[in-house]
Amino acid sequence: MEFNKEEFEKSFDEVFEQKSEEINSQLDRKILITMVGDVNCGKSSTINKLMKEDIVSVGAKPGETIHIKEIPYKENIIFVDTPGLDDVVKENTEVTLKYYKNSDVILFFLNAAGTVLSENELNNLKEIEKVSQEIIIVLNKIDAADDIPALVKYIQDHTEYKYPVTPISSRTGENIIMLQNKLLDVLEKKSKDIMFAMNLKEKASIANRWILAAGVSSAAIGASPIPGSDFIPLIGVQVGLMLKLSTLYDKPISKENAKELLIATVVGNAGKTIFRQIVKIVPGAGSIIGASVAGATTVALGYAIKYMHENNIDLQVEHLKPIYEMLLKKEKEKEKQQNCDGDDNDDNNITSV
Ligand SMILES: Nc1nc2c(ncn2[C@@H]2O[C@H](COP(=O)(O)OP(=O)(O)O)[C@@H](O)[C@H]2O)c(=O)[nH]1
Ligand SMILES: [Mg+2]
Repeated sequence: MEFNKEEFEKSFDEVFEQKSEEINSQLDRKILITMVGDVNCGKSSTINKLMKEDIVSVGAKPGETIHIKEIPYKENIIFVDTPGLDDVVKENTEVTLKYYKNSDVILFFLNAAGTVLSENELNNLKEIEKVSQEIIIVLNKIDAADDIPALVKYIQDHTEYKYPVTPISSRTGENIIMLQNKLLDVLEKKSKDIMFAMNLKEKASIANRWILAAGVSSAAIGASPIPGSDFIPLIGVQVGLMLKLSTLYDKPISKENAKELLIATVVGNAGKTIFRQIVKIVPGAGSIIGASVAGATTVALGYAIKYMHENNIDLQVEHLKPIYEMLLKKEKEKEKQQNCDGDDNDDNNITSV
């Protein structure tokens, strides 16, 4: 199958419009993140650490313990500070439950330096899980406690491993990225992760996550046994990644710019062979070549764009191309290394049999 430029451009335009729309529709949504936990367990500190901004005041204020408080952040993110259910004056219980129900994610705080998962806390959790399962258990203040793995295990055992448990310290910042990732996991299922990610200051780890996920998708597409079936989906993944990274770093990319970049990298020069491999001219071997090449090109493209955004370099072909090519070479070497390692293992297996 020959690479057809017109066909590429037509597919590209369609995919670009579709992915842009998907992302734009995400940006209009509202995110509700509800925090629950005893006074002083570090809810406010955690939000400040996560967003790298002093959004909430730390330390209890009179009245805070019995009232639900909405803390709006930018236009579309609302953090909700709630006391535990049994601390709520009776008539507020309904209101509190409604918040839990409408939340995109509930951060259930435990204090590692106190009684972890007291009867009170366990009862609270049981009430909450009746209305929502989108719960992340946040074990805070790990800097002030010993044997954290044992505490985590204790929590998991008593909650039947239903929810992710993230041990953090909102004082030292330890594992805040883990919490960030867990939050993004939940929000991704609801197509709300991009807008949240945009508002986070720690962008590099988010970019890596998206790049690697797109690489895996591309490899899966490349491994498809149907010749030619991977062309458009692969463009879809790569364009989607470009748009997401540009949104993350708040550096909008035009359709023409994105197209030009894709032609100069994945499709152009090297691309001729790549697309030939991807459409699987070689039966049998085609699937393997297709998978690794498709994955490597996407990952290299993603890292190249990330690098440019982080260093404030304009996304111009002449700047992107050398970075892309260097990264692609690296990806391919990594791939080769992995394949060699795999062979070694096979040999070992054979000898051991
Ligand atoms: N040692 C330690 N102290 C913390 C940590 N997080 C918060 N604190 C302290 O705990 C107190 C209560 O924190 P705050 O965020 O206001 O808790 P909230 O009532 O749940 O919102 C403050 O004195 C914080 O400095 C932590 O990770 N480690
Ligand atoms: Mg607070």
